[in-house]
Amino acid sequence: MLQLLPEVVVDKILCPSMMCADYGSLKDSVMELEKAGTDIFHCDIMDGCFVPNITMGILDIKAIRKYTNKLIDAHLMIENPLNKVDMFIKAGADLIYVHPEAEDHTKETLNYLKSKGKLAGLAINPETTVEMIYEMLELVDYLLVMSVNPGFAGQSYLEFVTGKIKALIALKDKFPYKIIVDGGITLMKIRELSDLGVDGFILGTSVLFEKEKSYLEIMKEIRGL
Ligand code: S6P
Ligand code: MG
Repeated sequence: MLQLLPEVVVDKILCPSMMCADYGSLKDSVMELEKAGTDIFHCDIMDGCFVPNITMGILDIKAIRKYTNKLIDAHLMIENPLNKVDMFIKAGADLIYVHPEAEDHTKETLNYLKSKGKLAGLAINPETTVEMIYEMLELVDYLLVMSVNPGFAGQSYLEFVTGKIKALIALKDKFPYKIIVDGGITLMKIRELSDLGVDGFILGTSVLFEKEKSYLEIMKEIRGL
């Protein structure tokens, strides 16, 4: 069993990707997802520079914060995040992921997040290797391993990332981070990666949204795997 916060213990950390939700009824979606067993609401923030897309922002995090007390993460796919993280903290994010590919001194940003009492997240692109981030790992609470090139939902899982995931799992004895995988996550992938030791998953169009079954049915099925 994994410990998310001192009082919350779950078998898999489930994080619906809110950019895939129905924005016409955001409040209902948040409440339904919370009832279905969401652990962390995953918010993709893009600047159109670090990635070729623009999605959610500060106002979306504020809106989601109004309707849930669960953890909210901000996956910052933006250049030079250090001078912008305060905005996301103020909006209500509990966990902030920054990309080492987007700034020169990521340890400084991770330290800053910790100094603010927030969970420090590191998100890494598919081609970023363990060696490239090794020096940062001691500061990481949550490690978000991208299994698609960041920017868009609806892409397929890149198989070559699994080797790196195994290497990062092997390092968990040394570093106490949780590993979350983001991109193209299907039921089959959840089973395979959970068996390897992955702690949690970003649930997007591949498994949770735009399906005939309800969020509750799908998330129950995932927990039962
Ligand atoms: C992609 C973003 C992701 C997507 C998620 C969508 O840049 O970071 O969080 O929202 O991967 O999931 P799916 O199942 O549509 O790939
Ligand atoms: Mg994401």
